[in-house]
Amino acid sequence: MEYFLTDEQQELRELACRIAREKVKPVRAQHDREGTFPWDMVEVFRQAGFFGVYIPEEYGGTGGGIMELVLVTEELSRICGGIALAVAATALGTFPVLLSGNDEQKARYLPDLVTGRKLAAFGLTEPDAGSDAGSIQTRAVKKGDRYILNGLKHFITNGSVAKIYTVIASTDPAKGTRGATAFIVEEGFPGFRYGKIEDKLGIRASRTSELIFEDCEVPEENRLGREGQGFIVAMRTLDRSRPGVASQALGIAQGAFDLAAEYTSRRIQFGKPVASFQGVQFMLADMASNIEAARALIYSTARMIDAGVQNVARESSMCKLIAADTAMQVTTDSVQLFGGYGYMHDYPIEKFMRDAKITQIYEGTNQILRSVIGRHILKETAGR
Ligand code: COS
Repeated sequence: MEYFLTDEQQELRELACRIAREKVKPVRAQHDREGTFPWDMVEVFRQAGFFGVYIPEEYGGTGGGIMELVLVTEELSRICGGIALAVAATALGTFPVLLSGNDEQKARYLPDLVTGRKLAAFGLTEPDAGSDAGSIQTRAVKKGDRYILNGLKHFITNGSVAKIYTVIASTDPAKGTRGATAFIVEEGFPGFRYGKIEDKLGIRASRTSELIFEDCEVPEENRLGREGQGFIVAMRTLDRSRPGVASQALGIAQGAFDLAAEYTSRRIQFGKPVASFQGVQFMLADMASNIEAARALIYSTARMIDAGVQNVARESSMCKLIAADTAMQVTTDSVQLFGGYGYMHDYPIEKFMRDAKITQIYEGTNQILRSVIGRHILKETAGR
């Protein structure tokens, strides 16, 4: 497909592709096996400028948008969906500052995020508030010129490796979603510490941990937006980050497909390459078609957001829904095409299947995304 990328976008894609092959590929198996955070690759990504591709030039970024973030995430995920998250999860944690931060907050926090000198993370999920993001229990109580935070966030991507956290807490539980407020919390704030580090099925090169707030003191100037706007901050953030997760899923699917197409072309059974059998060709054709459909949807949505369209909840939900389901299907079929070899850790293909699964779960399960899309359909139908 021809997506008419600009010269700069094409160069960025080629750079990400080259770095993924030359730098990420040699270390992905070890980080996956040992569950270690890829600081070595973070340094490479810093030098390549990947942390600033979606940040306006006035804050030191290269002035691109969601499209640039999508291109980088896709290419890195073709090689390792876990390592790619160092960039993508930092973007998730940075969006609230970009979207709702005041000038002083942007000037204070964005320069370090642009360069990747500091990583960021987004703290919304809690043990009893996953899909039901409105039921968060973490409390923030105003005391003088500070807020005192108490509560627990869990399953936080980049948790304990990030230095800057955008955290959603409730300042008025009686008001439900209208009582949530967003804050910027820095590593080292009194009363903030890390809890359990998760041992995961996939994306093992990405860190996932708990954030614990025990009378954590957050200065008032670190409140993002007004009190009560936190849920909207979170929803607007997810609207912009879901195409990024979708591109992670897309990259994982493409990476698995590349391996499966290559393997079935050279694997000889019954005297010929297994790709010459129609049953295998049909599988490859479905995989390639679904990948291209997901890519077209993601790029279109990214361009909509970059053009300034505000209400993108429906489209960004569609992106992640289609790309994540495609990634799961394509990676499972790829393992199947590798046969017994596909099941072994010696071959890279099983890792793609493990990495794909999370994309159907985080940043909104695919069931929640169907609900979001369904609600929009009902609203549109009622408005006709
Ligand atoms: N943009 C702007 N505003 C939005 C919005 C969006 N995308 N989605 C909802 N809102 C607003 C609504 O308009 C409503 O505003 P009012 O109070 O003024 O009416 C408010 O937010 C509450 O919305 P709603 O009633 O739809 O909230 P629900 O509690 O029903 O929850 C879902 C909505 C399910 C969509 C939300 O909880 C969600 O996205 N859950 C998944 C969370 C998730 O992705 N978790 C992963 C963790 S982050 S890695």
